[in-house]
Amino acid sequence: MSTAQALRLEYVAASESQLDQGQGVLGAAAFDDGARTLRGGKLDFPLAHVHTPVLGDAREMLEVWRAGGRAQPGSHGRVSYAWGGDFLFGSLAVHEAELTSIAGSGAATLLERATGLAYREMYAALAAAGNPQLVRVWNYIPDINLDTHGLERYRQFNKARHEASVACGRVVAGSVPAASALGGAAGSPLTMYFLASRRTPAFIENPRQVSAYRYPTQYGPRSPAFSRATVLGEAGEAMLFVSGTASIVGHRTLHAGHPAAQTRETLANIEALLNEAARRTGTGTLRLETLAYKVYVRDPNDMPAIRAELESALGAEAAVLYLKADICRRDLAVEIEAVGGLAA
Ligand code: 3EB
Repeated sequence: MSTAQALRLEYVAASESQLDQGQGVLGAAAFDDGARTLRGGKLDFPLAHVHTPVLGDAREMLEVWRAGGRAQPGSHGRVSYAWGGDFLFGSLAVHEAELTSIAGSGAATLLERATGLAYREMYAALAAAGNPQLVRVWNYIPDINLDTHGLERYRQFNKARHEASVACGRVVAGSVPAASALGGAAGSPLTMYFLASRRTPAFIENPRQVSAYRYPTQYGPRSPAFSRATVLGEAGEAMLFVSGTASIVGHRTLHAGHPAAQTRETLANIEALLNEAARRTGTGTLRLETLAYKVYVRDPNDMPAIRAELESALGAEAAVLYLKADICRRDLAVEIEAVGGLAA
């Protein structure tokens, strides 16, 4: 049985997709600048709508996850989800404008309340769906670098993620999912999607980096609760989920102001993770050029330099989706996430 290999990932232009056929689609994310071409009405799977412009030929791109056989859709609270084989895909969004602010110092900000609500809803949906293990979470946070109430919004998000997780009896270090946390357009909702599995993943850290959940408090009052990577399945059929990875060594940003050097350092971090995952799980080391990538670029003017580095490391044929998004440290120009070992 090769259940872990039953998951497939495709990046496809919305205009060329045939999602209405629904063939084994577990869930999808649509990336665009707000001008939506996809019609959600007939879809029978969860769709996350992420407000990050696509850098490339297509205006709207889809990240489509497929599992073997027909997926079983469901919902719980704000979460839409689907089960397919051993996998659950879920998505949800929370508009801060729906929430009313509570006056007074020490009260939670709107983003903190939205984050707390989103995480409680995700955990409640997982519990209601039979408690699969959280493997991978994507977080898109509007105005991620904006300071309000004396704290950058990314740091507010970390604080609320931590507090909601503890309140729901979840750990915030060690056995935590792989994740990405990027900016979304101002005024867009806090948007999340996630993958969970009946199997427990291995949680991988990067020997070149301090674990994010052990970052010192100079990066905010609560550390980000994510693993550098997770691995599902055993030798020969393992699947690797690489978290959003940046030009950070130890806990410090390297190469501020140099997008090409940041890209090279980020690829060195991903390569170190591939080696560490192989060492930890006893699988063969995945080759960098066989993974599927999402590359988040803060300033589109840096695209040529960043793309040149990626093409020289991965070749021109690698699956790479470029998106314009703010990144959770102001000195980071680029962040890269990846998935490896997917079914062909
Ligand atoms: C970093 O290494 C870059 O807060 O969930 C990457 C992946 C980053 C996930 C998160 C943040 C997160 O710290 C930022």
